Amino acid sequence: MDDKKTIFSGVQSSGFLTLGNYIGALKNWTKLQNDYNCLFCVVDMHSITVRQNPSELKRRTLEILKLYMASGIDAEKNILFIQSHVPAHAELAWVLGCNTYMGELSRMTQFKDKSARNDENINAGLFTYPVLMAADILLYNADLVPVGSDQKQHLELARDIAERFNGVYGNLFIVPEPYIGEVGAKIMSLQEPTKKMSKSDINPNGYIALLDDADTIVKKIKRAVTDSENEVAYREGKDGINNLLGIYSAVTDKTMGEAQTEFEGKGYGHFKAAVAEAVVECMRPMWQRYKELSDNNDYVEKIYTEGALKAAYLADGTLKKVYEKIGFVI
Ligand code: ATP
Ligand code: LTN
Repeated sequence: MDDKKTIFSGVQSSGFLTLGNYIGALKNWTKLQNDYNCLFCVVDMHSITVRQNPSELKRRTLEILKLYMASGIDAEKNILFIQSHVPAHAELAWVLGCNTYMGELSRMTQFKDKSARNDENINAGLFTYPVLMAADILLYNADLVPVGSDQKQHLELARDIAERFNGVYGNLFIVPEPYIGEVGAKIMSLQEPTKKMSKSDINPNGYIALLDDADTIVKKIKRAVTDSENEVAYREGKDGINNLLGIYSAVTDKTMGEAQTEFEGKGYGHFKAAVAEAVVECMRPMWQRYKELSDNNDYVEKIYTEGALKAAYLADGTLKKVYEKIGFVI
């Protein structure tokens, strides 16, 4: 093994990947991949905390894996895999669940939000979801976890669980640090810019899916909610414009300051057209690579099969140490 540190991150296969997922997560992964040993996972087991259509779940899981590769993540250098292919995730989650308090889980804002939106299916998995997330991370002794800012609270819980376990049974887990990018840590809905852009939004105009075509992207950005002024400036109360400026700056790699200066004195129509064009230009190479991968299913299968073998090797090593520590006969 080299002396590089380890990164683990994942996205749920619960919907189309959005521009929020790209800017908040995938884009940072591509930047970090050369300096770390990385594992990138499609967390399909997390997705079923909300009821999924089985054939769609399957299709989306593969779609997301291909989007990882299409967005520039090197499938040969990093470990890319599907969570349900590595049983150790569920096994460690059980052990960690016995070291997590109900009170801690009740404080998770994502649980509160999702159960409020989904009151006919407040299942136990939705409640214990952060424990599974902690297992994902701790199994690989990840030092760093690149996520959007909505995941900060879950990361803090993973750290608390790791510290608690280390305290009771002796040092075993690395306590992971979050990595939250400065720009685009929380991309907002285009229709309700005080809410996070979410792939499970029922209104498709709220999000840009990474596989939306150019015309759809232009239309969605044109329809984005702004305000009654006509000044492109980053300011409190201008949630819609702030969000579009954040998107522009993330996809062009310009600072917010540069982005603002560029649109000084320009109207919203001009600004929105420029944002849409920048998003489309950023997506274009991804669409091309995605198409190539979709024509090559054998290669995609090889990547996730080998990825699961490599991940399982690492995960089983950690799980064995955990079982030893807690006194299971092994
Ligand atoms: P859902 O809305 O269904 O809960 P999601 O879109 O939040 O799903 P996840 O799979 O939960 O998607 O998130 C994958 C990664 O993308 C996480 O690191 C998350 O923080 C990040 N992310 C998701 N939405 C955004 C957003 N709007 N802005 C920035 N990062 C985001
Ligand atoms: N909870 C995350 C998805 C996720 C994840 C992880 C992210 C599950 N396991 C491990 C980073 C590391 C979310 O984005 N909702």
